[in-house]
Amino acid sequence: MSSSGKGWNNSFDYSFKILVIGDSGVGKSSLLLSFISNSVHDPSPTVGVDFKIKLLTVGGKRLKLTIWDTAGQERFGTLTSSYYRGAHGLILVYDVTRRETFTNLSDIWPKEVDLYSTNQDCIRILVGNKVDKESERAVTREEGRDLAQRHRCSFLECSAKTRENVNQCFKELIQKMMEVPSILEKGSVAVKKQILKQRELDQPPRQSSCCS
Ligand SMILES: Nc1nc2c(ncn2[C@@H]2O[C@H](COP(=O)(O)OP(=O)(O)OP(=O)(O)O)[C@@H](O)[C@H]2O)c(=O)[nH]1
Ligand SMILES: [Mg+2]
Repeated sequence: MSSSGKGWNNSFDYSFKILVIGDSGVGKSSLLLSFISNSVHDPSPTVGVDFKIKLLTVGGKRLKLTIWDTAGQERFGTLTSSYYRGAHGLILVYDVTRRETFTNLSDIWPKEVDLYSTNQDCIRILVGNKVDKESERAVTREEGRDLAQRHRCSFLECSAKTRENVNQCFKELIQKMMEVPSILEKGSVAVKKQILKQRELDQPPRQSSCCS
């Protein structure tokens, strides 16, 4: 399901896993596609889950972002924990015109995130989408900001439709990830290679078999 292990070479310095989370219809896929367009795709859908790959350079470092997207209504039991496992960044999206999507983000998602996140220092950003529908707004900017403050994360409002602030959401998240040493270390390709090499050295040599 994940692309880890395959094609890891010297072409990038960090590999980060980012999840887009939020209720059905808030615009998670739209946000992701808007950010991803004009870039490398890896359309490998699994049941209820999809991911896209984006390569970019930030501060002279080459990054590989694997951004996971799931259907908001999917509650896929055993898959949920593997979806969260090892995530370095979370984008928590609600729809500024649908209050319940905001309430769910404040009530339900933090519990799930705490339950399943394996990186305690995982960076989060709260995103209020669909600001182009200003006349239908049901959640104020201040409420969004307050919730973000309570969870000590960044906050932005955007529109996947007009692309206002879309790149900014990802940029902000990436910048924060690059400021946290433990996240950098976990995402470092050099460190991962070292660990793999050490594992190989630690394993006893295999007996030759028909497949080797
Ligand atoms: N006006 C407006 N519509 C949007 C915006 N973002 C998404 N939409 C629309 O909202 C609907 C749902 O968008 P999706 O991106 O499929 O939402 P999702 O969160 O991925 O939904 P699930 O996959 O069901 O969880 C679509 O009809 C989009 O065109 C936005 O910023 N403004
Ligand atoms: Mg979607």
